[in-house]
Amino acid sequence: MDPAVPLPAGLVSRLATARHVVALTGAGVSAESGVPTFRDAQTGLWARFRPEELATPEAFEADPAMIWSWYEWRRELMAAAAPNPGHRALAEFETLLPEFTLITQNIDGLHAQAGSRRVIEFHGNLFVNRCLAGCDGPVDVPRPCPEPPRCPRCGAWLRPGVVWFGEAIPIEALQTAKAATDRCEVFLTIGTSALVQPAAGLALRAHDCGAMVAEINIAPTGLNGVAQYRLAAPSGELLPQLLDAVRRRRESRS
Ligand code: BV8
Repeated sequence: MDPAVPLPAGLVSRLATARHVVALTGAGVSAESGVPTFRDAQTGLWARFRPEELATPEAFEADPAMIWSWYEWRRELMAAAAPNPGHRALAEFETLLPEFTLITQNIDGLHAQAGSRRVIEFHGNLFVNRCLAGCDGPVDVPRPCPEPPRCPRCGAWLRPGVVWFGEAIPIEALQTAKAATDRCEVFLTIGTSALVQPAAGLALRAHDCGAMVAEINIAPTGLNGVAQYRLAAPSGELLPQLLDAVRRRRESRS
């Protein structure tokens, strides 16, 4: 199949010789799995809300049942989705390259389902629930669960194990992501609008540490000044082609 877009020789050869590569993914990587992106217009009864209004501790505190229902709707959408060729290509990069760190903003668990083992879930995971009052450890919740459940230990509400706006990124995820970003030779930013901080700042951090930054996105983002290469194609088409080109280049060197 012809490449979705021409693959820059400079990017392919750099990836073929790199010891450590980082990939940051956003909702665009799951779009071809049928999961609406974070800023796609919401549908149905959620159409009149912006996600940023709902994904906050204040919104949950004000109306736990409504916010739980929003996440329950998204959980069912994500549970029905399967990894696409883009997820699978990223899992294969992990075995092909000496060191490959995947940082995802997505909460759908599709990278792990595709076989990625080293995944930093920067914004948490929608299939993990925990006690709002801070009891230790995740709490299993049967699916579907239309009503907001209570913590079996203390009776407080359970909440989705995701990072809401205004909440800190879990310290281990943040530190591991920053350390990988500081030492990588190539930083791929894939399927993200690069609007949410501190995730969006990682590409600039990599650039300032001397890494080659390449962006894969169907639309332009604010990263244009940082990315040396911009590949305007769907990640589900482009990533398998990039993987194949890098694999062939590595084999021709050995
Ligand atoms: C925090 C989980 C502080 C919940 C999410 C500066 C510094 C620090 C913070 C801030 C700052 N400025 C503003 C802030 C506050 C805020 C923020 O960034 N606000 C934004 C709106 C301006 N940040 C925070 O609150 C963060 N916390 O800073 O805490 C702190 C510190 C110490 C102590 C206390 C507090 C927490 C942010 C995390 C929020 N949680 N998700 C949930 O999902 O409900 S963020 C949410 O946005 C999702 O995780 C999503 O992944 C993420 C980013 O969106 P994208 O993934 O990029 O998705 P989007 O739809 O936007 O774009 C999709 C892209 O894909 C598009 O570009 C499209 O063109 C492309 N695409 C589509 N199809 C394809 C494709 N590309 C390729 N192929 C395709 N097929």
